[in-house]
Amino acid sequence: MDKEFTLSGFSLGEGVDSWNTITFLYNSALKKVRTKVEILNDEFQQVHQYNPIEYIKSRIKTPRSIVKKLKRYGYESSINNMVNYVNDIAGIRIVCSFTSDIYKLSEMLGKQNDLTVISVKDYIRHPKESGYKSYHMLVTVPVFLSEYTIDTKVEIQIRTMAMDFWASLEHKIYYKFEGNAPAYISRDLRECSDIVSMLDAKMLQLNEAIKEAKAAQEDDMM
Ligand code: 0O2
Repeated sequence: MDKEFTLSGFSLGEGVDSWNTITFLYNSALKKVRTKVEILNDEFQQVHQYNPIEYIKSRIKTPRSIVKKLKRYGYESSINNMVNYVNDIAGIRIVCSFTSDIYKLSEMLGKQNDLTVISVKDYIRHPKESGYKSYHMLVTVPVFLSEYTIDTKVEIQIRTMAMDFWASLEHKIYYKFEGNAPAYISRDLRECSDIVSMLDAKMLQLNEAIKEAKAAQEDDMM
């Protein structure tokens, strides 16, 4: 008999059909979260005439990458282990202009009634050893099907454009060297991560200065 597991009360076996069902579920969850984020962005534009989000990317983790992660965690490759132990099968990345937008957005997402925040990792206040900076929220979102409602996990990563640039480059290097980059490259990457923080802080300051100068100009014209 097929090994069975449940996904919040929804029972599946191992095999291609289950994989297809899982992909469908995670894709549906991604669509829901993406729409929520887009609505928040539109509302922000409506109220403050300003868009906090530069761009959004979403993806379903490839089977290869899932198997690699399970192996890294010491679990055998099964649909059961995948659903239980790999938290970022559905991932959405929100890229903002300023660090302050990241916290505003995460707060707004945390207040959504049908999103349950499972965990938060603030790699901006507490960067990783590598220099990686990003704000991660693991949430579940209910996917309403004809006969079931299934709470499905989505990992939300929120970061600035500068952080995203750094992470993309570091990711490529990491894979090129399979985790064994020469020490000077890792050191230079950490240095670049500090520069990213300086750039983000400076751009935020500049943005505030622009807003103040504009307001002062408008006051003078009245
Ligand atoms: P990929 O190829 O991008 O998908 P947990 O979720 O708690 O079981 P995990 O997965 O270590 O443990 O969680 P964490 O720390 O939230 O990391 C999840 C994802 O964040 C990673 O997925 C990366 O996308 C990104 N990330 C974390 N650390 C780094 C880093 O040092 N550099 C870069 N560039 N990205 C990082 P994957 O599956 O590891 O990789």
